Formats: sequence, C-alpha cells, structure tokens
Amino acid sequence: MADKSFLAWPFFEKQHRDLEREVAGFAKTIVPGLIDHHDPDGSCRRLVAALGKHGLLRHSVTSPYGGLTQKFDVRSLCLIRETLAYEDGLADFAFAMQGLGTGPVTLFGTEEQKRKWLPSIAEGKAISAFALSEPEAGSDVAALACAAKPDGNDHVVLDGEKTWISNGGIADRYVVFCRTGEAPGAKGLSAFMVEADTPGFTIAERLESISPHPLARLTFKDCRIPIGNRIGKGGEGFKIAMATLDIFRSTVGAAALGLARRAFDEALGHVSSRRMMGGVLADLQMVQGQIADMALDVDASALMVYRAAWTKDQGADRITREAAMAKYTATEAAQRVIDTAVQLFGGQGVRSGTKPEQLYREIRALRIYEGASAVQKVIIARSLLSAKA
Ligand code: COS
Repeated sequence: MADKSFLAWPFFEKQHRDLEREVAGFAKTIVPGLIDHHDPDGSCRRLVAALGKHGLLRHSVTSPYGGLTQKFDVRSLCLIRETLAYEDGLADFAFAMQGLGTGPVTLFGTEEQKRKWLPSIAEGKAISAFALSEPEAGSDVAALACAAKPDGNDHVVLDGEKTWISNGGIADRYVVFCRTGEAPGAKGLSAFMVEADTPGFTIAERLESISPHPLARLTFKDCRIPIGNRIGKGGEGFKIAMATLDIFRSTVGAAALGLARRAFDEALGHVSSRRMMGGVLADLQMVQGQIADMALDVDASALMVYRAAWTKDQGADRITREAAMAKYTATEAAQRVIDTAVQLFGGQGVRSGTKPEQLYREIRALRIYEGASAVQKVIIARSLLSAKA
C-alpha cells in the first residue's frame, strides 16, 4: 500500500487530497480493465474516453472551455500523473498527452480557437498530439526544419517531417511547430493546429519502443492549412513550445515519481516476505541500505516535483529551472529505484509480464522525452549563469 503521508505537505490543499483519492480509486478499479499492452492504440482510446467520462481531463484544459480552473493547476496535473503512473504507465501517457497536445492552445490560443479545440479534449472525445521533434532536431528545437510557407493571404503550406510523436496515428489533431522564417533560429518558428484528416498530412511510420505506446513519424507534403490555425503570433513558436514544456516537464517528473513509488512498494513487499538465509531479505543490512536509498530517491523527487508545481501555482511567470530540476531529479532517481527493485526481485524482476520488468521498460523513455537529462542540466546551468550576469 502506497505511503500517502506526502499529501500532508504544505504544498497541497484539501482539493488536492480529495483529487488524489478520486484518481487512486479510478486507477485501481477502472484502469486495469481498459489496458491491453499488446494493443496500445485501443488501450489509449479507451483510456481517454474513460478519463473524459470521469471528469479527469477537465484538469487538462482551462475554464470556460471544459476545464475546472482558469489556469492550469500544476499540482493537480502532477498528482493525477503520479497516481495513474503508479497503476500503469499507459494510463499516465493517455492522460498526459491530452494536456500537452493542447497546451499551446490553452496558453496562447484565441478565444475562438479555445472554444473550437478544447472542450472535446476535456470530454475525451478527441485525442491531441504535440509535434515538435524532427529526425534532425530533437533537443535543439531552434534547428527544426519543417517549413510553413504562405499560400495567398489566408493559408500556409506545410512541408517536412516530425518524429517520435506521441499519439501519432490515433490523434485527431496535432500542434505542429514549423519554421516560418521571421528571423533565423529560435525567433523564426510558429505553431499550427493540423487536423488529422488534412490532405498532405500522413502517418509515414508507426514506431515501436521497448514499452509500447502510440508513437509515429509524420510527414507533411503540400499540406495546406488556414492561417487561422496558427497559435499565437508568427515567430512565437519557440516561446510557445518552451512555455508549454515549462508546465509539462514537472509533470513528467511526477509520472516518474509514480513509477518509482510503485517499484518501491513492490520491493518493500518482496523483501519483507522473501525467505533468505534463515530469515527474510529485509533482515540483511545490505538490503536495508538499498531500501534507504530508494526511500531517499522517492522523497527527494517528490519534493522537487511539488516544489516546481507549487511555485507555478503561486503565480510564477516561469519555472524553467524548477521544472528542469524536477524532471531531471525524478526521472534519474526513478531509473535507480526501479533498477534496484529489479535486482531485489532477482530472476522474477526480469521475467516478462512482472511489475518490475514492466516498470523497467516504462521508465527509460522519460529520461529522454520532453528534454533529455543532458538538456535539463544545460537549462539549469544557463538559468543560474544568466541570473549572475
Ligand atoms: N519560456 C519562455 N521563453 C523562453 C523559454 C521558456 N521556458 N526558454 C527560452 N525562452 C526564450 C529565451 O528567453 C530566448 O528569448 P530572448 O532571446 O528574447 O531572450 C529564446 O526563447 C531562445 O532561448 P535560448 O537562447 O535558450 O534557445 P536555445 O535554442 O539555446 O534553447 C534549449 C536551448 C536546449 C534550452 C531548448 O532547445 C530546449 O529546451 N530543448 C529541449 C526541447 C525538448 O524538450 N525536446 C523534446 C521534444 S518535446 S517531447
């Protein structure tokens, strides 16, 4: 049984404790029946519909466009991700991508765009995706090449590629970051909403990974879209991407925390019952050291994640450094915690289908997506150095 004492920390209010209880109930009773790991597409469709039906996706957008609050409540997003990830990484994924995929609209869209694109996301009736990475530009966003060129006064034409796009193949709409050329590098990008049925848009390839999720490479060829689908001003794409990631990066840390907590709980149960040398595993001091290391990693991650979320919820304009610290700490720590759990389980830890084995495959991508660990370090260092300059 998970230790919930962290909910008494001053970062949380009653609404968060109530939310955690509600999500934990949903995760335990509804999520398992929706997931078939051999069918990630079908699982995600079922999960999104159920998350919508139970009102949880109302946290993924803002009010009055189907959301509950006028601004994202980052602590709620983190608690939901942590609690869903504790049950199953795919449930967390299905929830997370709804908010990330429409994050640019929520943060920078016009009234009309929000009315058009957000309510169906909150109801779980449409699936969204965030298309930033390219084969030649993942960490270095300012280098992306997918181009949007004007076509008359009212349209642009997209040409290029995106890859590793979560929900690629099942999303109804994609926020696509393109080079529009107002200036070189980061200042010459813009964000556009592309509906999945737009001529010229194709799913070039479905990508399989060690932990199956809907992922794809996308191509755009003479893909004509209305200029009214541009989110924010021309040239603001980089800022829009970064501001969206500022919010969602701490939630990646929260997902890692949920995976780590599950591994920790599984390990605690195992070492307390597994017979070894006339006692149980937990009697060995070496194992006690491992348990202590896991507990330290879990609590340090939780403090970092909820510090970042709380800071944003207090009204901070940017939490770039806090979010990078949260993502880095929690994803790296979760990798260690899960690896230790696998080790403590011995052969059972690497047996296909066991929880430690699932967690081991699930955690790896979190140290890469939404900014790899090395990028988070660059962000942390730069923010400290620029504050000194
Ligand atoms: N919010 C608002 N504006 C931001 C911002 C943020 N979080 N981060 C940067 N900006 C602004 C900067 O202030 C700067 O504007 P000014 O020149 O007016 O000051 C501009 O954007 C360019 O910033 P910077 O010079 O830092 O850009 P870089 O190209 O050097 O950025 C990193 C480098 C590595 C930080 C960036 O590309 C990044 O975060 N990469 C990882 C992306 C990622 O997560 N990829 C995974 C795909 S998404 S699943």
